[in-house]
Amino acid sequence: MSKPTTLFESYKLGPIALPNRLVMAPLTRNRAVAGLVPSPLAVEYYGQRASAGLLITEASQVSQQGQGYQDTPGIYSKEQVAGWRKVTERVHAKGGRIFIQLWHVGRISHTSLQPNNGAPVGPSAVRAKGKTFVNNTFTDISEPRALTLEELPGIIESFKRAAANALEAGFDGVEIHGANGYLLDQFAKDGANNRTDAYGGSIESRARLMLEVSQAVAAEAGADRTGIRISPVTPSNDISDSNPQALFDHIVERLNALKLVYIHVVEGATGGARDIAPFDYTSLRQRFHGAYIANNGYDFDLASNVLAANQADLIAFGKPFISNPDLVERLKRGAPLNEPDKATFYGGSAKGYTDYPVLDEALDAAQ
Ligand code: 8OZ
Repeated sequence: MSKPTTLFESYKLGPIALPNRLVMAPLTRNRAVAGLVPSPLAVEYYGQRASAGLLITEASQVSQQGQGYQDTPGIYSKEQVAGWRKVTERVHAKGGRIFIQLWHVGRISHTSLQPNNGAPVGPSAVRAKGKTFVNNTFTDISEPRALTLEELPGIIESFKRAAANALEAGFDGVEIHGANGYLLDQFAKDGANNRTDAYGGSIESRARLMLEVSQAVAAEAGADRTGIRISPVTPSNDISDSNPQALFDHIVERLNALKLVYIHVVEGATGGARDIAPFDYTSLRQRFHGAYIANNGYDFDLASNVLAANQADLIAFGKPFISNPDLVERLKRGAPLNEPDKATFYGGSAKGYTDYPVLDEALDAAQ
């Protein structure tokens, strides 16, 4: 390998020693089985990827109301906790570390997934343009209703219970999903939040729910085992904000005060252009004294450069981890990567999930 890199150096993430700086990003795979329990195949899938410095699971809804797509796993029932326990046991047996991503989709849902086929909930009755995948078809996102002020403690409580469940399932920590136009991002951004109460209007008020959830989850899991994912400028799920820099400078200052262990920042459009809108990520880096996980379109060179410039502590890789269970080893050796197959990203079974090959062992032996 030609280029010097610190990608394979250890890092102390709160109380947890990571053997390298590679994080497996949360990746929705829509393969949960009956009861929205993680599939037995998920045990294999996460276990295969245990050499990552840290694994973050696919987004997992904290309640039925928090679900927006078919076959995504939950972390609110006993059966789901038992299913996740098998995943954490396998990952730990393989020497890995794993956080679960706690998710509430807010308005990005469909009535057919909601309790009593009711309307999905959001900060305001503003419908997102777009589709969700339910009943094996892409379907328009439903018209949401605005959550009442009285319902918000219940939302916070659902995240707190999910964090308790995560610990019971053996996770090393939790990541709050504050990104990609889902509930907490909807409250934070003025493209989706028209409220006039304590949770709408000013930046402080719109940030309130994300920060209250963060505080409650950190109280349950420990701040040193609680991270959060944010995406200041992504247009995902029809989300927008008129002043993302001021909004996220404020949010990150407050997350720093809560002493969360990391912020996981999607730089640019999630899964797309890194330069979709101007944004100063170093401003977040300066405001937050815990770990900065950088994400979006990283490869070996960009990851190495960003680590060398001390612009991040850890780098999250998404698609490369789908197709390369041994991504750490491949990057270490400068070996070629398997290309991911988009057709098997969402739904299905072992194909495109647990069947990506590791480096040929015969080849290794010859080296
Ligand atoms: C892809 C498909 C469905 C959901 C996200 C949880 O963007 C997701 C997601 C990604 O954060």
